[in-house]
Amino acid sequence: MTRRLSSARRLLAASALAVGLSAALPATRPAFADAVPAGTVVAGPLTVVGPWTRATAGAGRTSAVYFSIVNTGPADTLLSATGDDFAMGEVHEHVNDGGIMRMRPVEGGLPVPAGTTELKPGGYHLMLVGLKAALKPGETLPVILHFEKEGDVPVMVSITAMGATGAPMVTPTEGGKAN
Ligand SMILES: [Cu+2]
Repeated sequence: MTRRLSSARRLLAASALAVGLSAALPATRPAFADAVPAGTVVAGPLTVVGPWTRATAGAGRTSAVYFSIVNTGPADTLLSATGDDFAMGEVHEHVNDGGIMRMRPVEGGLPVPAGTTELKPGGYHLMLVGLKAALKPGETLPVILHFEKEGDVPVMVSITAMGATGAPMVTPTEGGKAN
């Protein structure tokens, strides 16, 4: 698993990045030929695209992490996440409870079928519980995603300012710097 991931990282660092990603990602995102959301990682058939979260104001809080997963292989499941900087990470969904949007854990994890699965504000998200320190904008947070089939996939989550709607974009030549 580690070897596959590190070879994927070398691939990401190479100048061929734009070509490889545009082949793996839907044609509806032509911007990927020029720039890639920071933190995008390839692990086996899975591409975790642009993991991001918002800055927080203090410790002992929660934060929602968003990203897309492009799966070119068999169906997988995102089970949970771990990291040194928070107590636990679980997949949540938003449900409409009598007109009030509430979130709750997704029992059995998030299905990741072939194609694109989106975790985004108002929908599925990865909830980090028990943050040990405030998340500062411009920094990154190491998170290990746990997939049922692909296993552990480490990602660096971009911490954005309040009100941001996605990960910062990086051009392939700047990829090393941004990560
Ligand atoms: Cu949540």
